Amino acid sequence: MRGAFIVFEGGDRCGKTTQCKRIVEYLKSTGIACEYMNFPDRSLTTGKIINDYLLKKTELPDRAVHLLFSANRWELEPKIRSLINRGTSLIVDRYSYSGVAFTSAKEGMDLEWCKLAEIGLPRPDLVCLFKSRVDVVSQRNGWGEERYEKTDFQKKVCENFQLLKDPSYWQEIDAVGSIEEVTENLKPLILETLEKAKSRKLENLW
Ligand code: FDM
Repeated sequence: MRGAFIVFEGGDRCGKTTQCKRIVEYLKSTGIACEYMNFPDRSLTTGKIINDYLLKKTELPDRAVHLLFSANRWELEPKIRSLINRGTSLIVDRYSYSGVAFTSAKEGMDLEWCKLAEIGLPRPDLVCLFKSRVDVVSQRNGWGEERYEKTDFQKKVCENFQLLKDPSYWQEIDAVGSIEEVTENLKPLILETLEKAKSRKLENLW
């Protein structure tokens, strides 16, 4: 029986990384095989270039950097499929939806063009979209250090997530409660998805 492929998405500093890790810990504690994965994976070949770009150490054309983010996912595509097929569930911090929502928030970038490089990647069984208020998250420590941490840009990113939302496998998560409350609300949804995934084929994007 295959594992589930679950993605957490949202704007910067909305708490999704904390929740991803807490869910992985919780699942492991109940004996469920699962792994945490995050995009961009800055340890990969493409990830190092992406890291320098995000830290504003290098400049790259928007389309080139978009394709690097996508290539970063393709680098891990065989691993994702093999883990899922062997029964390990993946809890993934950002995926193709961030790729499209962030690039298409840039001036002159078309959402449909942004989707093209993602065609054929495995489609998650569930996307948890973390709702958060940009005016609240922008108060958090370290805000502004990375390239995209700007209020207006993040608002545009949130609008783009709404355009990508597919109610058949997306759920919006209210991320403003305490860390513990958010985790408790997530648990039943995650367990239900793990159960359903067992009898469903892994689909592809889009
Ligand atoms: N980001 C992330 C993109 O622009 N495209 C992508 O494909 C992905 C996965 O990179 F601002 C952006 C989103 C965020 C930044 O992400 C780094 P983390 O989660 O803060 O490391």
